[in-house]
Amino acid sequence: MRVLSRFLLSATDVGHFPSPSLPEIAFLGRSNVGKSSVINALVGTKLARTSSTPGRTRAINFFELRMAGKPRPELIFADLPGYGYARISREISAQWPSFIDPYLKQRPTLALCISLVDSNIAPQESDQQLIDFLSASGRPFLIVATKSDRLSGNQLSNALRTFQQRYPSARILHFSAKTGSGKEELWQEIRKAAESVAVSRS
Ligand SMILES: Nc1nc2c(ncn2[C@@H]2O[C@H](COP(=O)(O)OP(=O)(O)O)[C@@H](O)[C@H]2O)c(=O)[nH]1
Ligand SMILES: [Mg+2]
Repeated sequence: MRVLSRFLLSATDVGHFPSPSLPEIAFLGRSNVGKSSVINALVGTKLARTSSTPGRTRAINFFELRMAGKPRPELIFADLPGYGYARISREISAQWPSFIDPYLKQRPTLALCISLVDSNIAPQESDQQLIDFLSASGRPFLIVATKSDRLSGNQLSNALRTFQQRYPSARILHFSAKTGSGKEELWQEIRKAAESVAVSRS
């Protein structure tokens, strides 16, 4: 399936958010976790900027997606600012620009939050805080373990088991932007979540 995508806008304030219409998928993760790479791999173009200098994006970037052959856009991807640069770990929301909290708690069209964790590193306090925040907010979310190509099959199984033990109630997928592994599974989850929002609003 070919996806046509278009950058909509960059929001640094609640007033900048696009008017809620299409189901939205939010991508969250520590800086450098591979968030832009996941988004680019899903849409098949360099939509989100990948960068080796972490911490540049302090806005929510909205992208509109249309499936090839369909007349209208169906989905919005929201690329949220990376977190986790504070040396001393604090409440996750204390590090966030003030518009993130209302986005995650109140956005009516938010269908799914995708929490990205690096499969190559042990579970991080800041990820735990985000996942606790999402659980408490009652938003549907799932965890995607990124950069799986850097691990052997055994190492990846171990890493996924460790994440599952740390986040027992979460659904956890793995993903490699390099090989495309995990892409179909993630698209399935995104479509399922988007349909449930589209149905509940119709
Ligand atoms: N091997 C490998 N490297 C990756 C993958 N995804 C991202 N990276 C690398 O990780 C770094 C950060 O990626 P980026 O997408 O910019 O992360 P972001 O800061 O979370 O948006 C870059 O150097 C990427 O090339 C992956 O699936 N496999
Ligand atoms: Mg990025």
